[in-house]
Amino acid sequence: MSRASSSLDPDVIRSGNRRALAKAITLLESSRPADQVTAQQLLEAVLPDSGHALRLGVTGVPGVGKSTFIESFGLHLIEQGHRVAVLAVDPTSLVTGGSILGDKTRMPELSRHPAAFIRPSPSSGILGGVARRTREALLLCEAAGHDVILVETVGVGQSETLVAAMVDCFLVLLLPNAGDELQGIKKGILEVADLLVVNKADGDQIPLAKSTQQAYRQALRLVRSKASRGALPVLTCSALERSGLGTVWEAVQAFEQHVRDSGAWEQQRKTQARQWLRTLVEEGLLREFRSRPDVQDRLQEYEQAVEDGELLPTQAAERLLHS
Ligand SMILES: Nc1nc2c(ncn2[C@@H]2O[C@H](COP(=O)(O)OP(=O)(O)O)[C@@H](O)[C@H]2O)c(=O)[nH]1
Ligand SMILES: [Mg+2]
Repeated sequence: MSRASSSLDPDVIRSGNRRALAKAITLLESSRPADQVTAQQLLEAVLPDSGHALRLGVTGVPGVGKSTFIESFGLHLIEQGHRVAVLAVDPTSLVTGGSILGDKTRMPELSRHPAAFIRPSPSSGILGGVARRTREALLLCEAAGHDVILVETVGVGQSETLVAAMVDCFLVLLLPNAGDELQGIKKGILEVADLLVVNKADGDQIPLAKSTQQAYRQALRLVRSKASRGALPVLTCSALERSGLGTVWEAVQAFEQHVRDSGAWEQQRKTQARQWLRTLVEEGLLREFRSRPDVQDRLQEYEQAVEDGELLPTQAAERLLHS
């Protein structure tokens, strides 16, 4: 029996017990098949209790202040009576073995607060696997009564796309940055962003933050926002001094209202669920394919043949797939 299975009563999760929630997520992240079975049973049991939270993605380049923002914003939300959960998707932690661990120390007040639950990024597996486990952890957090889920992602790699596929609203933090206004914002990000926030609008950076905000607003007039979602708001805040956070929350709520009224909210959740299913099927097929003994034997040989021009990639693929 695994250590964690003692508190895997779905009712204990539903009661909001944070230790039980943490243990359940540990089971989800376990690579032991027995743990996986227990975790999936638990997920199934609490699935009807999930889905009621606002799922908010937070991204931005390293150093922009995501962790600081989540600490301040999370506390702001708790003051408004919410229960907050923080999850992270960090592909770099796969390499470094958990760089985001430092985040709990970046969120000292929030991590101690009884109304908050913070979970660092899983630091093993592949990015797709990390995203899957984060998505499942998100459902568990919802079942445990957390009604705002913040998902932090580092602004590198494909993590944004993966996180965009699991949140309702995606917030992109930006640095005050004159001159080269749109630098640092990848085109792909604008496609998934629902809200832009220039952070570090404090001290002598306030004028720069304001002009950055104007520059983005100006530039974004030319960028078509997602049709159902109206204009892409650009705000400023200081995560450090905890200013502007009320405005950010109001914008998130206005966004939610707008998207709900248009019917796109439920539609997006449905699309995400369908995409998730497809991703799981694709991952499963790939895993199965790679574990086939004949594939393991011949893949290298075929790759060599393709490199040497002896075989067309199409032919090699055909043979591997249909042998
Ligand atoms: N002046 C100022 N510094 C900030 C603000 N938010 C974060 N920082 C600082 O920026 C650095 C990076 O913050 P962190 O939250 O770790 O960024 P992350 O890498 O995006 O998670 C830290 O030294 C923070 O203290 C802010 O609103 N104003
Ligand atoms: Mg961080």
